[in-house]
Amino acid sequence: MTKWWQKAVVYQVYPRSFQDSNGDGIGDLPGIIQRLPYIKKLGVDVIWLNPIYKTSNVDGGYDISDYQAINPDFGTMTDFKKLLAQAHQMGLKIMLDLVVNHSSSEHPWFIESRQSKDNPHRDFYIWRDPVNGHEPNNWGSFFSGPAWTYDTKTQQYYLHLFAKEQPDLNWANPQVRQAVFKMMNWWAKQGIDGFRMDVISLLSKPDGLPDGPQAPNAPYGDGGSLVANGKHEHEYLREMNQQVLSKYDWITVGETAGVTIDQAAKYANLDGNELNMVFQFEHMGLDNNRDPRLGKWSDQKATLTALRANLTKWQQKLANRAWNSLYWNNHDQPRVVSRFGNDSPQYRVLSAKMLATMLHCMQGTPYIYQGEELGMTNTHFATLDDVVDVEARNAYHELVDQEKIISGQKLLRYFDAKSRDNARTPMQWNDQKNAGFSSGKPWLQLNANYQQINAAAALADPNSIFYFYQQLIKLRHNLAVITDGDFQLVKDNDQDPAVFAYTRRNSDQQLLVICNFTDQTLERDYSLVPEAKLILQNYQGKMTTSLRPYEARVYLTD
Ligand code: ISL
Ligand code: CA
Repeated sequence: MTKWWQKAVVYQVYPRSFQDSNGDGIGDLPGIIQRLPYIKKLGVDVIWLNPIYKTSNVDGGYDISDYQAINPDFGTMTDFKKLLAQAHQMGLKIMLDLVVNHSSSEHPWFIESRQSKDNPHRDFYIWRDPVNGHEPNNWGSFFSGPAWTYDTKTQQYYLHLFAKEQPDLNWANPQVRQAVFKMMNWWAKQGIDGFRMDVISLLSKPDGLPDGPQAPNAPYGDGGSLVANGKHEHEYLREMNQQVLSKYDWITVGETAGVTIDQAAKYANLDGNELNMVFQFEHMGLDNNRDPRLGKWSDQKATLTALRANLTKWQQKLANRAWNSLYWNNHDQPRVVSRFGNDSPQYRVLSAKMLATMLHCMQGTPYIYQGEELGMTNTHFATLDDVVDVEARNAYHELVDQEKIISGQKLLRYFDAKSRDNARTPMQWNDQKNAGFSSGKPWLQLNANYQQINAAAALADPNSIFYFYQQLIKLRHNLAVITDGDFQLVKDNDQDPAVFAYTRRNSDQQLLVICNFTDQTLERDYSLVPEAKLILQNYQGKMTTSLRPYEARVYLTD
């Protein structure tokens, strides 16, 4: 039986960058309330809010110092309750971000923990003695530098897979798990509709914390690959499911870096004893640098052949076992139209619609990141001063200043392609001052193109990307085959370097989806049956037999 969240579409809001209501340059909860009609108009079912909790804001709110308090930059608990009530009234659900692999170093648990080795909160975190005067193992942090920081007070190191202000919680300690579950049940009482779970695949650390594999000339080893999907991971999630999730009709999605198909089939198994679905990252790594020391930092383009092979694998291998989530974008990823499409004025709109078509006709729950429905593009970082994000700034420090692996100019060009700030530039509402985001100076520089690309322009243009997404969402709500149909590539399409063509089929309907990923006009013959109706296309006017640049078509046979 189809679950409600299998037919739902989620809209992701990054509160800091969505809408400022009081002129301090920071988006906030009253701002989101103002914009609920806009989100409703798009037609989505659920809003996922990035962290809204009290934070030192070292990592965009992913360093939480109080899980049950609202970040004062964003408003108050009263504002949150108002947002929740108004959203519910409009038929929109609200999903919050759950960040419990780590807390902020300013969380009272950590402040206690670092006081003494016998503090009752000591084992809430992961402390180890130095080994030969050094870190306990070779792990590097995901945000550069070592994954360990020495604390002089108790002369031990604590583990942080992310920034040093984000100490990892010790999930092996049952008290930690109980505290987290209690907090989750408290949010349930407030009436929320689910959680997106941050790096949830990293909870269970390997016994003995052994060194990770280390690339030649790399400063640190890779602990992430040892930590991901650890020994007790599923035990912890099943416990969470029993104590919290099973009690509510929620939507839950685990952010699971390093997840394989077989692992995903456990996290998101259809029995429902863990999570509803996961975010997998394989298609987000296809344009990584060939030099492992540079990782994501590159201006490589993924080939269509690699992208298609990957997405096809996830469609087919998870079918009838677990549930996919579908996304091109989030607050950690560059803008899809710049990354997999073509953001030139000539092709931006066409290619954004094509990419949307390809993703939204697949099986899974689609996620739309704010501004994606406008075709917002990557931005430009002229100097390091323009870069705010901790991941990019730390990478610059390590790769340019310390290790001298790459020049500053070159890395800035890679930031243009991949920095997380690309996703975080303020939402472009109109062509007025600060794009209608704020009456004050925005916390992060606007993208220079807001006068052309903005919501007001999109809403005034019946052929805009916005209305195209609206149509795709309606299609999903109305056509069962998008939720329950099987997925097949069109014959020989796996070899096609330029076109992605697939079918979705259930017992009474068939969809044929054809997407040209290039700026060329192409000849293809998909032997359409005469009954096939063209139900969606991204060009207006007369059909041609050839496929035009970035053309997308959806045919239905029933
Ligand atoms: O951003 C990434 C790639 O550039 C990822 O490696 C990312 O750090 C990883 O997917 C985990 O992301 C999540 O946890 C981080 C936080 O910074 C991200 O914003 C969040 O989505 C630590 O909490
Ligand atoms: Ca504000």
